[in-house]
Amino acid sequence: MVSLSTSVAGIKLSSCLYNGSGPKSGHVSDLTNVGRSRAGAVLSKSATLESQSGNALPRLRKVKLGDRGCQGSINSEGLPNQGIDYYISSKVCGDVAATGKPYIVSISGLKLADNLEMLSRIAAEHAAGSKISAVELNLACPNIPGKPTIAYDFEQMADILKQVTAHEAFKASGLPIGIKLAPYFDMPHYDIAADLINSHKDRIRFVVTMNTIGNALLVDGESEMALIKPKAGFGGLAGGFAKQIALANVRQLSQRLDSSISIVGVGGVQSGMDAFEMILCGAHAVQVATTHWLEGPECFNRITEELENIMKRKRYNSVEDFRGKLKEFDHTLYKDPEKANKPKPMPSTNSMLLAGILPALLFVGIAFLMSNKSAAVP
Ligand code: RRO
Repeated sequence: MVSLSTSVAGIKLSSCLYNGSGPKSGHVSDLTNVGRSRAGAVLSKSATLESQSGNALPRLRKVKLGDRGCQGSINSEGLPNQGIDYYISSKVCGDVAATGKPYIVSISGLKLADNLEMLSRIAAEHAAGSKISAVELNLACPNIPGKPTIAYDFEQMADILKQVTAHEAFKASGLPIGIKLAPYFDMPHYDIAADLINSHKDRIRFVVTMNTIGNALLVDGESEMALIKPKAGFGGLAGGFAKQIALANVRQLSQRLDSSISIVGVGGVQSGMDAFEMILCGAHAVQVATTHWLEGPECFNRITEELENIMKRKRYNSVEDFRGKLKEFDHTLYKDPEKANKPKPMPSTNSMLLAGILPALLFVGIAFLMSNKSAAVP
């Protein structure tokens, strides 16, 4: 029997697949729809202290590559959300809990004090009985006009981690906390981020990598304009464009983070094979964001089935059977699918003639010589 079950920060998930914080995670109906699908957990849209309506429209678009259809998305949503009190209310927590799935609340305060206040409220609601399983602290939203991405400012990140992990009431709640990082591209950045996180390994129990690739630009050449309105068109690129960068971030961090810290991969997962690759690179669980936006919660059923079929074909029973076991390239083991599927070229007439006639001529020649030789024997 194939099982997709996993555990993130000690929380048992029936499946390693769940939604990313983003479109279709802002309202209780979105959250319960995810919970009723085959997703293994439910994650809220990043909350701020107060509700906010977000940036000007249009702020979320599909991104096509030439005429090959939709390959991903770009957004500058600007944190539209209902405010933390909504996401931790007994109504929302109760409705999500009724689906039987763990509920993770994402927070993204506009300033450190907001994050600390949100942690206090989460701890209080948890103590009052609201079913919250964990907190994902988003340090990587690229879309707040005038604000840098925290995960790229290591001094600020160090300060936030110090204060968040020292939060007494939240600590007492026993709820695990994880952080969502920005994509990194340079080895020293992975080293610094991982060192920082490892220095709080007693409190930071999971890492989500990665947020969107910040400040990309979608241009329509015909109308000669940027296609999203906020921030002069600059927004976070996600979906298919992000996958290889996300795989690299999962891999690099899994090689640096303390083994007690769970890793959740997110970026460009559209299929069971994409999820399989994330796990192979070291992810304990995999979030799906752009595909969830495009397909709805049905995508969790499809991707789950695809992943199960891959595991059956490869004779893996559990996620742990292949998690983190990415191999280095070895040309003796690699089967190039392009070559495998290519029909073998038909031999040309010349080569057929050569292949047939040459050996025949050779045979006749040898036979002739042999017969002459035997005729010469007296
Ligand atoms: O709401 C957003 O604009 C947003 C957020 Br909070 C985030 O973390 N990442 C992103 O691409 N968009």
